[in-house]
Amino acid sequence: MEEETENKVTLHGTFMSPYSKRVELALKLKSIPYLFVQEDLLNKSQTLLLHNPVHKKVPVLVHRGKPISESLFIIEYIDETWRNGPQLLPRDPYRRSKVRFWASYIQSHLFDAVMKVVKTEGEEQERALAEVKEKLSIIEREGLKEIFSDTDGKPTVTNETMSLVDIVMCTLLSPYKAHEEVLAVKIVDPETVPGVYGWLSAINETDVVKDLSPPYEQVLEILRAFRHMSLSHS
Ligand SMILES: N[C@@H](CCC(=O)N[C@@H](CS)C(=O)NCC(=O)O)C(=O)O
Repeated sequence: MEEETENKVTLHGTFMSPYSKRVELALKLKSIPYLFVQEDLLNKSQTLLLHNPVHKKVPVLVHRGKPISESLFIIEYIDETWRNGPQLLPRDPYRRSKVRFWASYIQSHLFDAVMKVVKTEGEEQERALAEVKEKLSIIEREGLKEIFSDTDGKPTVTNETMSLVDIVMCTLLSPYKAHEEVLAVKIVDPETVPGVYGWLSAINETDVVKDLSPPYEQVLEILRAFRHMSLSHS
């Protein structure tokens, strides 16, 4: 019982945050029981502010009473603390550096471009869409062979092999069909980026992603509301 309290894991997040979702995926992949605390970002809890005084953002993972923030660092912490279950980062230093490189590329370049497509319209949106397509073709051409070096660049993703970079890609673009429907644009074209298309399809086929994804209609609703709010504030 004492050990249970010591090992207690709490995640402060929000239902809609892709960053919180990354941590939930990592916890589920490792079969780690956790308590989810739903935060209201317009009225953040004292606990969240105390645990993440620098950024004041979700997600924050609290393990044995100690807080960790920033989704990518939390995932690394989880992987290093719970050695059982699937490895989220390869142990080999070179392969590990490649997984980190591409996770960081998706996080800092592709993520912003996709967000811009959702938040804009007209010519600005067209420019943002061209940027997304360029980044996706860089991943197609240069990324897949490094991320999936074991399978000659062919994406294979299962609950047992899902890695940090799969998690980051998943929380950005696994609902790309909903993006395409709401925005009436093609984002992931199987003709031009067949590998990326196959990668996302494989991610969406895993049990862990199916379990954590909200129903399609709800994703549409959330995206529409987010787009409406962003356009009316611009
Ligand atoms: N770099 C952070 C980003 C986290 C983030 O942007 N969280 C958003 C929710 S999706 C947040 O807490 N926003 C509240 C705020 O900015 O006040 C990570 O990877 O964890």
